[in-house]
Amino acid sequence: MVREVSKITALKRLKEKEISAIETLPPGIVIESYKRENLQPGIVHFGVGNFHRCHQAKYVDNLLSQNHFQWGIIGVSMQSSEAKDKLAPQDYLYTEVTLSHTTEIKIIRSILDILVAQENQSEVVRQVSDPRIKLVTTTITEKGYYLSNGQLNKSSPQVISDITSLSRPSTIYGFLAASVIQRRQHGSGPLSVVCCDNIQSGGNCLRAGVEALLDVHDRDSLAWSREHISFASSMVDRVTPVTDSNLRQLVASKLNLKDAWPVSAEPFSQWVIENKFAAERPPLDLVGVVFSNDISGYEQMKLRFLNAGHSIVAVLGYLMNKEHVHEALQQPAIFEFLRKTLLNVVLPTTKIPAAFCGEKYIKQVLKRFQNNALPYKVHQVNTDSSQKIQQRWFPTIDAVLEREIGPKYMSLLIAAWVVHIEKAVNEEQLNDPLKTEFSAALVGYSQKKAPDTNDQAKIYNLLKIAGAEHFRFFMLDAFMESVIDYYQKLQTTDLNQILTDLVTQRSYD
Ligand code: CS2
Repeated sequence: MVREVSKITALKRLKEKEISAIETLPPGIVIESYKRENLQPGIVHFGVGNFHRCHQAKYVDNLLSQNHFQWGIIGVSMQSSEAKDKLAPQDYLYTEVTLSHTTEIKIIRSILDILVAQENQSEVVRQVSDPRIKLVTTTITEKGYYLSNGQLNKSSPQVISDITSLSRPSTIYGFLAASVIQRRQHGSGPLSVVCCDNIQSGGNCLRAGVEALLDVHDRDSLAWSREHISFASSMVDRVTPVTDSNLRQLVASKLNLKDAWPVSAEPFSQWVIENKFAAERPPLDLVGVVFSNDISGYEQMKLRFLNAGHSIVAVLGYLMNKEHVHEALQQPAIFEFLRKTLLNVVLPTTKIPAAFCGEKYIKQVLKRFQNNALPYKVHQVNTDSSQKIQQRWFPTIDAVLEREIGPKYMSLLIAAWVVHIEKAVNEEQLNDPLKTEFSAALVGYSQKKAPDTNDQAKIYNLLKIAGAEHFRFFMLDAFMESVIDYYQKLQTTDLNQILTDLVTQRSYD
């Protein structure tokens, strides 16, 4: 690994001194050898959080090191200026730390600039319309898609604002639609869009939203878009916690540098992209990305094992007052419940790509969750759970009921999620876009009298808020009765006991 001597001036040295040369970094710190002045922007990425910085930005950093200099990244933060404020003073360089039984440190340099969408909408549209930009990628989290039952929620105020006017876009769809119009007007050529969020068929969601807006605002651009803009889904995977002071200290001590926003992640990393590119395709296959014509199996596998598993551990762990995923899994009952759910409930009902072995994938997921060098807060997983369980759990429940496999595991899970919402509201820890709706619903019920009717109505109501009414299980009395039974049991019996009883039974129904 060759070290670039001149250009890195921005990571500030601890004790205030600037570094003028990368050779001041201690040995063992990886930095790719390309010169930043050779880079050009080729990608605009929406959502410059920790996940992007540990995942796509790292793949691109590796690509740049192979002399594909035209793929530098312009980041866009949708709302907050935090990423720009922290990274601009260090030229958008940052430290990536891979944590497991060993520690690996790399300086990533693929992000060239960051814009804040709500501060300067027209600059974002101008960037996406730049002819050098060939690819747009997104990690804006589930709630950034404004979906209801997998469809664009046209009654959300942000979507309404974009339907009314694109002069100051509000949603990802608004920014993309305005950019499509401008690209067409300026002759900027085709563009590929790739969704990198944990959403099934995310590419289709993006296309539907952008086309809905173009249909309202500019029909000619809609026709042009159908020929010149592609929308692909992708499966992205790398567990990446929120940065904490321990990580900052670790980086400071290893590098003798101050990095305002380092990021840590596990060794595992995966990116499978649907092979749909209207514009030039970045040769990411050179750095480990898989291009696939059929992405749905990859998406299902990731969402229904890894993400669903994370949410299972996080809800149960929260109810047992565990702070981190790996600590929750140290409870034998949680571990066994998770293992059996993935193996006996999710595996038989999930489409996985032919080259994969479900059992091996499950083993690997369990091992990754147990990585105690990378503490991942259950609170981080439980954040926005109303948006996540629609993707992660609900389709499995419907599939389970069709195949008559183990609904008890899933009904206990749903009951536990309801208890988790109540506990989080009471403890003022709920972080969810539907927090107001959940809180209002719970106030109503605590004032009513008869406990049984109360519980039933409350459970139905909370699940409806989380979008369950669009799934079959919500209409099936037997399943919902089992949810209510478990909910009531959870009021009187220790969760650990309930889980233990269930996992020691031999059947799964
Ligand atoms: C996690 C994901 O916080 C969560 O909800 O399930 O962010 C998960 O860590 C990533 O999808 C891993 O690729």
